[in-house]
Amino acid sequence: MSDKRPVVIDLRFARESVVSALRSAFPDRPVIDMGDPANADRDLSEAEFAVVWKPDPELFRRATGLKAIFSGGAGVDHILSAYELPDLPIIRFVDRSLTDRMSEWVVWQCLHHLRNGIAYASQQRDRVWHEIAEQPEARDVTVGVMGLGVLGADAVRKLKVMGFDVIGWSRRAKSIEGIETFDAATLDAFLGQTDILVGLLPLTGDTRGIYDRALFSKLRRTGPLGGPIFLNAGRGGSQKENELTKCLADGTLNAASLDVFEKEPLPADSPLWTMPNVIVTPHAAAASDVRALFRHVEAQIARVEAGKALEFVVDRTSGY
Ligand code: NDP
Ligand code: OXD
Repeated sequence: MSDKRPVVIDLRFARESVVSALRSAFPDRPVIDMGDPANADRDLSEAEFAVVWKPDPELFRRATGLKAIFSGGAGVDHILSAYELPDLPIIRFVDRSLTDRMSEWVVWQCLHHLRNGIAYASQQRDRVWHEIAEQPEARDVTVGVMGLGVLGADAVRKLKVMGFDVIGWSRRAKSIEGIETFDAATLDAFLGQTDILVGLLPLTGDTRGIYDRALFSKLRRTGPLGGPIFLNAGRGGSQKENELTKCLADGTLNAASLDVFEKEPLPADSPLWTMPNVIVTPHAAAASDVRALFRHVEAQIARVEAGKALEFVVDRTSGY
């Protein structure tokens, strides 16, 4: 019998992935899985750690003995904006698998737009054999990445390997080899050089609604892709969807690839579903691998037990 206090799990993920990962996770401590209806009324006051994704708001009132809260994903807006949270460390999920997946999505979408993917898919549906003569190379196209954190920093490197000209923007100045970087004060200069804009920002008070008509209007219009393209895999709350839709209709934006939306699932009546210049993926750019998540939580708990500081702790003031 373990003398360790329990970890409580409340993850609104595909149930089977949680059940399966729990079979081998946390071997040395009790687990209270809130996805199991048998635990609905369990006393949670003994729980020491919580691992959550969009949890039941009651959890934080019931689990009064927590030492730290682990987010089931890289983003923490799902708890920071929606709950009255106890004053405890909140730890983001940072993991190679999640980072690789996000960079795959970003590179995939940039290449898709570079190589006329939308036009060729449409031609195939109509059985049209026609080579589009104007085919720029990656080096002719500047990809501007907003957010140079764990995900953005990896994406810019991989885009660079593919040959794109890559620039990046973040709140504080950054130095990344081979990449021109911009900070909060130089946003307009960054936008004016950007052909494909990639959103990898967290959702905070400062980034809510940042992708609006005014911002899209500042992107470079003279690039080789016939107009600016917008990719967003950060958070939907950062895009003003009404303005985004109008910009896609009137040519302010040439095309978009969107993984995140103001409201998820994207409502069936959203025009974005059927716009010919829009690619929709269902918040699937970089899903958390639950086994990797539990390994990350175990590693952080081991640090606490060894008297070391937790890593990837959220700054509650800046909101990420
Ligand atoms: P990080 O916290 O590592 O990085 C955030 C980056 O955004 C930093 O570079 C930060 O700047 C920058 N930033 C934050 N606020 C501002 C601001 N106001 N102005 C300019 N730059 C700002 O986060 P990650 O890279 O790990 O993740 C980014 C986001 O991606 C997550 O918060 C989540 O919302 C989203 N995500 C989406 C997934 C999906 O499947 N679609 C999967 C995983 C994550 P600075 O460096 O100066 O601090
Ligand atoms: C995350 C996400 O934040 O999947 O990890 O959106």
